[in-house]
Amino acid sequence: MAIAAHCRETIMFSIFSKKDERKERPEGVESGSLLDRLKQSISKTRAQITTKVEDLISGEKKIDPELLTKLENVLLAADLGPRTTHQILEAVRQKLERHALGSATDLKAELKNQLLHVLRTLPSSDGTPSAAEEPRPRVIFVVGVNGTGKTTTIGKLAHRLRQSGKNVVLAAGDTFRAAAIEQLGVWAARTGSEIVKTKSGGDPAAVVYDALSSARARNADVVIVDTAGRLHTKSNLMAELDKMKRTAAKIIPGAPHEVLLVMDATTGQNGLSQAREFTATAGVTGIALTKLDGTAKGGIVVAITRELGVPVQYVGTGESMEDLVPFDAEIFVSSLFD
Ligand SMILES: Nc1nc2c(ncn2[C@@H]2O[C@H](COP(=O)(O)OP(=O)(O)O)[C@@H](O)[C@H]2O)c(=O)[nH]1
Ligand SMILES: [Mg+2]
Repeated sequence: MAIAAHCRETIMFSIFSKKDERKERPEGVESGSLLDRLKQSISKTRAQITTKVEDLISGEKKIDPELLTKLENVLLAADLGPRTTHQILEAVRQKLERHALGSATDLKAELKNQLLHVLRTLPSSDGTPSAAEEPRPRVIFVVGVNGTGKTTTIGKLAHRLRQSGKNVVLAAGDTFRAAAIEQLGVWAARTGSEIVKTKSGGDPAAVVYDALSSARARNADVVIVDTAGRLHTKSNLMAELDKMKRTAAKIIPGAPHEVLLVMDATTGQNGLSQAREFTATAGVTGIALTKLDGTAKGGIVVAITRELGVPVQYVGTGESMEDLVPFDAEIFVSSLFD
């Protein structure tokens, strides 16, 4: 079999031995700093929405319909998307007619309600299933366009899992560029994860085969599979992803258990149309939204939830290992306005 031949070429090394060297974070410290990191990362978006809404109504105690056009521009600029913006404006308009909105505080409260309403339509989850239902190993495919932050997000995710004592195998399924394999290798070493890889140009499905076989043999907890940055228009790349998924299912029934789509928040509505293609063809189960720290368009979180019907599970808040935060709708919205 072709796959078996590839198996022999595949280089594997384990650094499970580093397991005990990692630093344990004292309990309670993480969640506080997680909140701070989420708040910090959406500070530009907060400036875009809240500060501008306050500016709009500063001095005026009354909100009039002319203000709605300005409000519309503010919301669109934050990348909430046309549908959500329209819905919010409609709700505000109706409340104005009923004289139910008197002040800036009322308006902010209404915005908050509307955003939460959209975000709550999907379960917000960090993707961690309860112990009882957890498949072993749990297989996570990470997909998305080049440069969105797939490999970095895998590193951060591996770090989180290692922090909670999980054994992690990383599969270097982006065999297109040698640099991508090396980059994943650096993250494996940094996090104390095993890496399974092949030479550049090798068959990504063979890497999946080896990684899952190795993970099963070692009774590892999680396998995270990196994939080549594919454009949704490249059907051969989509076919390759399909083959990787089929290979995974042959070794671990039900795998991949998750397909995490990585999206770059700075690409805004443009990224959204790419993501739509992915969700249609790749069976995406969750979104990791990266580079939230670099944009005032954090409203894209709401647009993603609404347009794709897939939950945002994580947000990337910077380039370091710690900069991945499980998304929480309540915290997100209250950080935007409070
Ligand atoms: N500021 C910031 N940069 C990020 C984040 N996630 C990834 N990056 C950077 O984005 C660039 C591309 O990341 P990479 O993981 O190589 O993308 P890939 O091609 O999808 O695998 C790198 O320079 C990363 O450091 C994030 O959440 N915030
Ligand atoms: Mg990469």
